[in-house]
Amino acid sequence: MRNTGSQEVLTPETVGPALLEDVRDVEVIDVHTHLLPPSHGKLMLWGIDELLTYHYLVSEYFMVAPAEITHELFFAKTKLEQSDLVWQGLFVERSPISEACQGVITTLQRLGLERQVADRDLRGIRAWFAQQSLDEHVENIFRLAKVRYAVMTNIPYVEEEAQHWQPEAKPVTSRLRKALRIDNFLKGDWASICEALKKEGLDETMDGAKEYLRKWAGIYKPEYMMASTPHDWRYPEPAAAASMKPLVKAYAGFGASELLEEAVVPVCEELSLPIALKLGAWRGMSPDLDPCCGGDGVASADVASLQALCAKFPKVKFLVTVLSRANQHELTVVCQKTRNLHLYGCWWYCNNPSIIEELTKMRTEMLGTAYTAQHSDCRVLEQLLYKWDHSRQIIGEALVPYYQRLLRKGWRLTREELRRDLQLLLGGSYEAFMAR
Ligand code: FIX
Ligand code: ZN
Repeated sequence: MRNTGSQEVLTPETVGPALLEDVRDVEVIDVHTHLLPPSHGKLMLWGIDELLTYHYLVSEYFMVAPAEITHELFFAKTKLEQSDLVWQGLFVERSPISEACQGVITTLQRLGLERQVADRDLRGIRAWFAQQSLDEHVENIFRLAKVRYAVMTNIPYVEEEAQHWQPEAKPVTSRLRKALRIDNFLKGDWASICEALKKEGLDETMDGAKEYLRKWAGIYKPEYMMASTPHDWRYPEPAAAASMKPLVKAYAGFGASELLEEAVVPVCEELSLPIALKLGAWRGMSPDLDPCCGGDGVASADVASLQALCAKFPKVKFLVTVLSRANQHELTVVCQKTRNLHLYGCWWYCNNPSIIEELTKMRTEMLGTAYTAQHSDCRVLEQLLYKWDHSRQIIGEALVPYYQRLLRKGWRLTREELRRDLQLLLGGSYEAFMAR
């Protein structure tokens, strides 16, 4: 960040332009992504064909695809063929005005490919990406996006991923930090946990499950453990009798609440690890789109369950984001009342300019700077460019009136203080919460 003019005292007239400039400049922390390092080979997604086959775009493509392009046919095609179809359907035959489409255009513009875009020259765009040297390209994207570091999602029970961590961990750029993903625990999926335990030679018991979490926390040294919960997640789980759990349990071992209370929480307490939760994804709502990760819908989550969990385990820190717009107000109130809970980002179906604007305003009004205004959820490296560019702009515009109002009341604000606030909202409050 530039250092000039930091003592400049802002006025209601100058604060707007200053804020919009500084929000573009501030170095952010991206607290949740699906990015992986170049050393993980094909798991690291980058380039135009990955950008065009991002699940947000494939889902959109099927709304306009010719009837003869069935899901089966599409997913049987090569990445290049899929990307050709999406380009033709969403960028050539109509204007790319949706948020995900605009994201591709912003990204290409930021990479200096305006001419190829104007000519709809997909071949030329591919040729540009083919010339990049990967390690340099990664660094270049982080620098251009002004992202200090991003947190990955590391799933230990996915063999393709695990092979990059053991017996020896591959090198990981300091731009990426780790997160231990444990959806099967929050889902109460004891069968899949047992499979993972078996592979590691651990006992298929609660102690074995704890050992598994300790082992992978030792390998990753993660920022936090994390999970997206099932859309109907409840804590505590409904009474066993009501849900016929005893019958199921005879086969299924432990339930979600038991796994949380007896394995996840104790290990997190022992290792001082926070738990990050993502609430409200309705997995497999449209299974036809599952091959590209686009099959999930949204459901209103039970925010009271989150509140109950935080209250029951005050020594554990929780991070949270919710997918449903309908949950946002209730969640903001819970965050204001709960010291061990930190709110982050506008997730997926909420990561649209109109919703980011609305959420930033509501959160600022109720939480001040004590939240993290955005995370990217990027799966493809270059998405860092558009997701952060777009969010910086919207968040900046949403904040201007609050500062103008403050200054009109005679509050004295320097440029340096303004930059401090922006830093808090885009990573500083997260780090402060984690360090507390
Ligand atoms: O659960 C998650 O981490 C979600 O973000 C993903 O499952 C989802 O596919 C996604 O990429 C949303 O942006
Ligand atoms: Zn995600």
